[in-house]
Amino acid sequence: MIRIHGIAKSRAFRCIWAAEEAGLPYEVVPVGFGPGIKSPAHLKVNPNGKIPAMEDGALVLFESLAINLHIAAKAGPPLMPVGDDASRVLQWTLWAATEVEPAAMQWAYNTYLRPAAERDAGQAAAGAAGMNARLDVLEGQLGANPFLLGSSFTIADCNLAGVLYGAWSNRFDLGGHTKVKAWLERCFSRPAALAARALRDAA
Ligand SMILES: N[C@@H](CCC(=O)N[C@@H](CS)C(=O)NCC(=O)O)C(=O)O
Repeated sequence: MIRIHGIAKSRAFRCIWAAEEAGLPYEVVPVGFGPGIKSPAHLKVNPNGKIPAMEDGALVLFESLAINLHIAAKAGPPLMPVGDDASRVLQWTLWAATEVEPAAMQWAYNTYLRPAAERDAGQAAAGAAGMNARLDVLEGQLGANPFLLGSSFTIADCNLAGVLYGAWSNRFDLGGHTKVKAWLERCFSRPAALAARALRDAA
């Protein structure tokens, strides 16, 4: 049984969504932003003192997107494709983590995460500019395809859309990226995403 340590109102949301997409049995071990996140018990599954973490039998993992690659690999195709498409999944996952998430977090901290008095409008604008540069790339990639790799939803969609969830749900201006907007709406209205969103909204 997959055990996801975290809460849906954190990056654990992505892992819950992936587990729902995979159709694998899983449970959520509720570790939130209180002192439990730095407790010895939690540090055993995530020595960074962060959420999420995952246990699957003897395997213990941290890093939300690595957890998702593991979950998808267990499910196999179409969630985790084979051959060259498996390499494309890695490309989009690493791009999400290294190119998109830093810009998304810069925008998020300075628009809705930090208390209003601590927000910096210049930083928010820089984050938005960084996001828009990446969204230009994504807009071109999507072309006529419903999903990143073509006609099927894969873990690449889950990982990249998962990284963009905070921006999307906090109304980042997607007016100049209509294909990205439609793709995000397609991803987040899937039954598995709706199940994860319901958990997040209930928290
Ligand atoms: N790169 C990590 C980031 C994990 C992370 O920063 N998680 C946040 C919650 S979304 C956290 O635990 N913050 C608490 C802290 O940094 O003390 C991942 O994707 O799992």
